[in-house]
Amino acid sequence: MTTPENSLNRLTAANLIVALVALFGGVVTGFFQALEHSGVNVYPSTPLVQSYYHSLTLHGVLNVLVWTTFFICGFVPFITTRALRIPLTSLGLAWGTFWLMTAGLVMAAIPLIGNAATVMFTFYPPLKAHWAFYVGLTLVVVGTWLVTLNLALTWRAWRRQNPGARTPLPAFMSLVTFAMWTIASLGIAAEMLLMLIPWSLGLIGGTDPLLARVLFWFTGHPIVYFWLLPAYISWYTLAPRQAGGKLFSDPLARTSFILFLVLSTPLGFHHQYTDPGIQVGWKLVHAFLTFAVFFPSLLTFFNVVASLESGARARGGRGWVAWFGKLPWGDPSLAAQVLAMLLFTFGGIGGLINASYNLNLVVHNTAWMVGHLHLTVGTAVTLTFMGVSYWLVPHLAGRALWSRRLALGQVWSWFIGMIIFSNTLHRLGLMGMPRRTMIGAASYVQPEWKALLPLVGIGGSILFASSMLYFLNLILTLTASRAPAPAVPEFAEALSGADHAPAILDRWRPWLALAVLLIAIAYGPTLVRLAATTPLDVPGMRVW
Ligand code: HAS
Ligand code: CU
Repeated sequence: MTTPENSLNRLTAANLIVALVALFGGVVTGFFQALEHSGVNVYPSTPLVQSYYHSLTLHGVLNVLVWTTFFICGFVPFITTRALRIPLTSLGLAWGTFWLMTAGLVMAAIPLIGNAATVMFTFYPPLKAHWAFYVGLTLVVVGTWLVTLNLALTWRAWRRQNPGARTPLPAFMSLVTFAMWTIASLGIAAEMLLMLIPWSLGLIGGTDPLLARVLFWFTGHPIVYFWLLPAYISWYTLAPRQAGGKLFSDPLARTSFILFLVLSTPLGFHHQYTDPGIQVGWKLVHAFLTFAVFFPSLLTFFNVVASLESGARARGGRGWVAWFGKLPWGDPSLAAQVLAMLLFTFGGIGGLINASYNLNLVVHNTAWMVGHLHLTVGTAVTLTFMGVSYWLVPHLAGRALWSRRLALGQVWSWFIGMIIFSNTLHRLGLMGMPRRTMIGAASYVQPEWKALLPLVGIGGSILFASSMLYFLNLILTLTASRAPAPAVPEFAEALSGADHAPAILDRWRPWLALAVLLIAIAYGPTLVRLAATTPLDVPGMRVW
């Protein structure tokens, strides 16, 4: 019999399948790139992947745009309905959304795989891709808005049945994530609809790289929190319980998410410090706002560590630091998340360096950035999602995880591989090695880079092996596992509960209004000036 619950399970599974297929393509191309940096050029013998830059575009798009987005669109509605204890308002809408996003993905994938959209995941003009690439990605974004709509309708239905009650924390966090993203994605939507799509179709003659970059980073910075916040949802609402403890503070957790809602978007210029044509005063404003959005992650650090500590102490942990060893390290789902947190601490420190204008001039466009993004989206997010899938996939499949030991090996090898890989790239960046460059073909490779480059290959190979263990375990779970799936982890209780949270934290309008106001201040003058004065006359290029 189809109940709403198993219909939602099928929807979650469908999203996860697309996500995992994308991740597979992403890790294979990533492996090729790591080999290239260490002197092994595989591209002459890979018929599907025609060049280093083709590979890099596939890697970026599949990992940061497709794997993340589809995983999130499966995981977050699952969490929301579990927390609210009601079904999604419209399963029809949800399936329509899934098929729209998948159709968009297929549309974008055809030119992408066919080497007609080798423009990196940032698709900066004047690089010009096939129009189907832009239209397809736009459909995926529109799909995410429909997820927002469905979550909002579901919450309204819950609110009608529960007037006056506090929104359960996991649902509150889910809604904030999608509300933030929906505002933030307006930049990329404008770039696509007003610039890239008409231009690639030949309806307008030229483009404007600076205006396009401003619109891109309007979305491109907050998109990193669209990836991160679902991982935070797991760290706050599931990991404390998985560790045998309680969430330290529910009100503090809500405060952190409200700060993300308000502060995530108005700071994209920290990706454009070196772009001419943006007044330096506005860059300074965006720098300060970047330091401000650092704060909710510090709140998260404090709250999550205190929560894990409560679990470890309940399990007999002692001392200031030694309790850490008493976490249930045998649980691959929790181990994945805690190791992801540890590396994210360094990703966060690197982020502060990136955000500091004068230090940014040293690291911008170098391999340092590649090190940074692999600690953040490549570990904090990806390793956490892997940890989540170690209970979510068994639940959806109705079969226990094939091997916990294999999963633990996978999690630790990701951690070790990433330490080698990311540390090396940070160091290479400080030595001036550029990112997004086929290093093996560069004429300016320095002797000190040569000494480190093999480590990129070694770290990358460990990461590749780790991801193969991950896929192997999931495939064997689906095909060979016979034991029934254990129960889904319950949400953590809070030491300091929702009723301690000020009521204003459960209201939407003031925070949404504040978010829009800050965006208008931070972006308004620059966007209006650029849009009013653009001649839109730069011709497109195909450099590959
Ligand atoms: Fe970033 C570039 C600044 C976070 C992703 N970033 C990128 C790019 C990507 C990316 C993909 O200001 C490259 C884009 C491109 O292609 O050009 N980033 C920041 C800052 C933060 C930050 C200030 N980034 C992220 C996250 C990402 C991500 C999250 C993905 C998910 N980033 C920048 C800047 C650039 C940039 C510039 C542009 C540079 C340039 O020149 O191009 C902050 O949000 C970071 C805050 C994080 C923390 C850490 C908190 C730690 C926690 C873990 C708790 C630990 C535990 C375990 C519990 C403050 C919550 C410990 C246990 C114990 C016992 C201690
Ligand atoms: Cu950013």
